[in-house]
Amino acid sequence: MKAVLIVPALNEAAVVGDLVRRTPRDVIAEVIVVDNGSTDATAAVAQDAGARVVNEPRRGYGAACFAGVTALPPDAGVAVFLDADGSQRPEEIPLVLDPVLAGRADLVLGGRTLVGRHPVHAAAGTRLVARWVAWRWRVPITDFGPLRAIRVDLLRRLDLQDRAFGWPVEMVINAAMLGARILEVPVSHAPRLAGRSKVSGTILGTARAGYAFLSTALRVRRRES
Ligand SMILES: Nc1nc2c(ncn2[C@@H]2O[C@H](COP(=O)(O)OP(=O)(O)OP(=O)(O)O)[C@@H](O)[C@H]2O)c(=O)[nH]1
Ligand SMILES: [Mg+2]
Repeated sequence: MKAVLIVPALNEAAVVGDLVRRTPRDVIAEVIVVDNGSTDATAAVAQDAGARVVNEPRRGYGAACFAGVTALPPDAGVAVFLDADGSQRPEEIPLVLDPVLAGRADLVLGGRTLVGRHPVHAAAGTRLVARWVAWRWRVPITDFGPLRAIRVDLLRRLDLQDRAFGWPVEMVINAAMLGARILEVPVSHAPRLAGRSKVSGTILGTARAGYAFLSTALRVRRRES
């Protein structure tokens, strides 16, 4: 099955080139970097490193990821997502990809060890929402890790609506509701390698993401009942 990597990127010129070059090309057939309206050289740097660059001027984490899905080649069997800031290691892509390729799972999430490596308020919020989703929809997750692999046929059936930070949460819940096999594997996590934090490093960013996580989960629950 052909695996394609999707990297949402907003002003990540300092790291995204290195990330694309480090991507294991024996398992990843194509790297799509979605430039989400960057004002720096993100697009040029990514292209020079060997990625296909897709432009999505509408801001939002989900909007960027969705544009990547729209740009997938028709023969892509698995989509892998990785943030552009270097917090997750491209070398660890096989950890989430292999169980999908082996037919053991439909969606594999890279669970992060956040303690000591992520601001306390952000880590606690993520854990809390993950715990509730795990309990409510019976999925074995502790985190909404940005490094993840999903079968493309499943992804297209999910009909994801969120275009902001609820996207990763909605993906898990909708997949669970369709009876998908969901797995979490541990991956490493580090502070972003360079560039400016837009989410967890700022109080406003964290509040926004926390609100998006929770409101998405509640919205899905309402739709379900
Ligand atoms: N915040 C934000 N990130 C976006 C957007 N579009 C794409 N991204 C990318 O999404 C990824 C996640 O954003 P980050 O700012 O790293 O968020 P975070 O991981 O919670 O926080 P830090 O790593 O502490 O900065 C990065 O690769 C961004 O470049 C957007 O509209 N907003
Ligand atoms: Mg980050």
